[in-house]
Amino acid sequence: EKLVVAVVGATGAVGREMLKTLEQRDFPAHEVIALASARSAGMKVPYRGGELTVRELTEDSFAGVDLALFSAGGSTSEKYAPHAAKAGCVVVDNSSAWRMDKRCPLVVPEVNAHDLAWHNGIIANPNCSTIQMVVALKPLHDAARIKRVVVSTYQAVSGTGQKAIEELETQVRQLFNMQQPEPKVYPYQIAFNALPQIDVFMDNGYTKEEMKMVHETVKIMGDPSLKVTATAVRIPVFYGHSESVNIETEKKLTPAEARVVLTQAPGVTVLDNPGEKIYPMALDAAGEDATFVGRIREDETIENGLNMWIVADNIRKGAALNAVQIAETLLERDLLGVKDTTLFQ
Ligand code: A2P
Ligand code: 11C
Repeated sequence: EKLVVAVVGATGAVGREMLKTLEQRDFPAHEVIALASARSAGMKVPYRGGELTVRELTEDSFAGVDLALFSAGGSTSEKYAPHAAKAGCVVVDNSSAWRMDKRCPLVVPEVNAHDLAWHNGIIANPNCSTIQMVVALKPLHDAARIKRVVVSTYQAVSGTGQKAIEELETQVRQLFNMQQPEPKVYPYQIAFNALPQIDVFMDNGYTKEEMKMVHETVKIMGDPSLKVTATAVRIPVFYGHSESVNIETEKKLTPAEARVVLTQAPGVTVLDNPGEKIYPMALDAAGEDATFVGRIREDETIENGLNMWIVADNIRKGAALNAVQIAETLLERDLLGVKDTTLFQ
């Protein structure tokens, strides 16, 4: 069978990484189609030593396509993913459009690959900050049952997209030339700053990014009793989200025990040797596949608590790699195909 794969948003920060990841992991695609907005039609994007010519995304883009990886923003996914599913094309969607929809599994393969079995044509890829956190927390939850999570994030500008990467570069250059930067993508200067706002504010005073971490974590872990509270902060780093994570568990887990559990966990690399100044850092995580965990230590203010520092490449494990891993799992488990093509109409 000749597998045809589409990448929607192929000119974007995540879309380009999706193409690179398909190539690096030798994904068995017979043909790959690059789709983006009309603005980019005719543009070339690199793939397997050659180039793909970008085509305009339309409602008819999915005829004969088996699998589509979407990363072109929420409104594009909302509009076009149903057209793909209707054409019998399975969608792995990186936007927030379908994540909390009851018809769509929200999947991190290391955590809940089993949820792929009930997919209906649209599978959601979680938010980058959520993905790296659950990769590290699932094995600890299995070992000691996590009751509550308190997380603060330190997020890279690449999470916002290509324009934000350029904005940080431009602002740094302007400041070295004694020019006052003019914020465009972010509400304030991002260079040499830290912004305690990611995405818009909700009625409860939290940002949308913070509430995504709350709701998505519960859905992926499949445990409605899990309590999560989050503060999400944008920092002037290009690639790699970092997270300070505090957990309270039902069973006691010592830092040494947690290190053993995490060392054996899929997708996790423990980097934790304070004596040698070994801990995860965004610069080292950039370009890597693993979720790195370090600074594992006891929370001495409660009976059963741990603190840790979790870092991953937000564009790779946080987006493109996780989406490709979902696609690989669909193939392995023979789950490609849409049973009911009318469900999302
Ligand atoms: P384009 O480059 O043609 O605008 P990023 O997150 O890095 O900003 O990338 C967003 C991606 O989503 C780009 O590939 C962009 O294509 C694509 N995109 C945005 N809006 C649309 C749309 N309405 N239809 C198709 N692709 C879109
Ligand atoms: C960020 N986490 O770093 C965001 C980007 O829901 O997929 C991804 C938003 C999302 O800005």
